[in-house]
Amino acid sequence: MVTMKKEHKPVEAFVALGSNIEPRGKYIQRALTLMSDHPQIEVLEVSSVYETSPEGGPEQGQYLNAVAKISTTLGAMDLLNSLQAIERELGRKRSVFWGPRTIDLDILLYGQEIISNDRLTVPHPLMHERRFVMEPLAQIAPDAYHPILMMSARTILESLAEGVE
Ligand code: PH2
Ligand code: MG
Ligand code: MG
Repeated sequence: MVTMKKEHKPVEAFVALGSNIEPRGKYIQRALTLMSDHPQIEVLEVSSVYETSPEGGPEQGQYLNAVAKISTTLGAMDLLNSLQAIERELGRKRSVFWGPRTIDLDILLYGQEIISNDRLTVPHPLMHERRFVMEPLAQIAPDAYHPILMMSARTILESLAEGVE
């Protein structure tokens, strides 16, 4: 079935990328390429790729994590659908909650919108607790604003640095 997607005016959004199944770096790069290839997604900036220890879930391998700044004319739910299609294309299987994955693409921020439904919560409900998200986000967009916490990425990262690990 071909579905026409509604064109919205461009919205700036941030997407977190994570992979802990080899070839991890290839999965991250391939996901970025597939996002760029989408006619309604423009990848504006990509952070460094960070190697991080797994947080939560079963015992599993080290992650590679990064954050991309995008501009999109997709609505938030269509962006979610498109990111999930990329996850499937890259062999993502949803079996173990928080388990190992070829690629995870999470919407962190979608403009300044606050979204909460059965499929999507934006801002991402755990982003502010996760150094593996906040460090790459603050690297490329220290002024990115969390519309619920009313704090910038830089300030959130600083508050994480003060906390006990
Ligand atoms: N993603 C999770 C759970 N734990 N840990 C790290 N280091 N990086 C992740 O991307 C990650 C995680 C669930 O999405
Ligand atoms: Mg995730
Ligand atoms: Mg996810």
